Amino acid sequence: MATERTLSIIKPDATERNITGKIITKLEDAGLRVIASKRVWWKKKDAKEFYEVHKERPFYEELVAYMTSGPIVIQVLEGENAVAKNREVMGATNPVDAEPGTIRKELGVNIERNSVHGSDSVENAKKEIDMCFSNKELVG
Ligand code: 3AN
Repeated sequence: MATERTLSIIKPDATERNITGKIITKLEDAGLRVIASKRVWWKKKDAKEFYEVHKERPFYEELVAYMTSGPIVIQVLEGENAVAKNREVMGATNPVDAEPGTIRKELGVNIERNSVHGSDSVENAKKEIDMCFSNKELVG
């Protein structure tokens, strides 16, 4: 199995409810290691750039508004099959469809306010990490 890196974001619904620790515990318990982390409040421009791939989707503007509505915690996670493992721990996009024990099932509010983002491929993980962190911020 390959050691990979993936980008994780703890979204505004979770920072607002003070549950970032609960989420990080679930990620760490799954064998993922936080090798970079920062709490930021995105401007519209940051969210638009990050979600550029979704710009044709009907929920894009709403998603940008939501992701700029409060602070977020951006992290790089490292571990065996980190991209797939993070997605597994996160659960399905819509919390009602997520497996029991996943972050979104236990903590997500709805399909938009679903507490976490995780890169969906190794290729996108690299792009997202480069977008959010400089090399010297990846401290292990
Ligand atoms: P995932 O985060 O599970 O990879 P994507 O990439 O399809 O899901 O969607 C990106 C983000 O857009 C989701 N995390 C969620 O916050 C939001 N989103 C997805 N589908 C909807 C929808 N139908 N209505 C509102 N927001 C949505």
